[in-house]
Amino acid sequence: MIVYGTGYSPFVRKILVSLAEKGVSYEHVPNMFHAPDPAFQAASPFGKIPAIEDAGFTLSDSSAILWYLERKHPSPALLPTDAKALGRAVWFDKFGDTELFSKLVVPFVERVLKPSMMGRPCDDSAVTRALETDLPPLFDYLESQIAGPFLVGDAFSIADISVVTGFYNFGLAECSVDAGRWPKLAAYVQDSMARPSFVAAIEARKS
Ligand SMILES: N[C@@H](CCC(=O)N[C@@H](CS)C(=O)NCC(=O)O)C(=O)O
Repeated sequence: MIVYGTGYSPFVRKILVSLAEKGVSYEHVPNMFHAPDPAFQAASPFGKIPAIEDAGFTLSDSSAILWYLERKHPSPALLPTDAKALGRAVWFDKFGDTELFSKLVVPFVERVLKPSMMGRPCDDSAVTRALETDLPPLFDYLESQIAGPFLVGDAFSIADISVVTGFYNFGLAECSVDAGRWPKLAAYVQDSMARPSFVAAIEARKS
């Protein structure tokens, strides 16, 4: 299997973590989005990352790929079978990809991407708004949902992958969860990122 997309992307990281959890080997092509590589473009109709090619089968979108991997490599399961748990896992996948990602990525875009890759200055007011206004209600919500090592049920799942992935980029922007204000969230993020699968995915971003 070929995985397209730089490991800096939180969405690509979802796939790399899942593959590591499942022990599936893959070839990583760490391209940027909209890369003019015909093989990548064939796998990603709108040029977004991640995308995969698996023995001629192509697919883009991190959630679609996670579901594909789950059916193809069911063990260990990253999707619960219980109806309520499955619903909550899908909810957290969406929440991680949308509400949380859009705010969590702001410091990374402003402090890392813009100055180093886009030749544009950091907008400090955007970072302040994210940290002081937009993220606290999302962190409050997550703090209220954490009752153990995993967000859903008693096993690591797609919910944990999708919620935690963006916190790595948050850290690259020299931001962290205030453990005094959100102790459960801070510990949960730290413990999740210490899993071998996250460590492997973070190593892959250096390739
Ligand atoms: N819903 C998609 C989002 C993927 C996405 O937006 N990736 C970004 C990079 S982190 C991208 O390719 N952006 C380029 C664009 O939006 O055109 C997924 O889950 O894979």
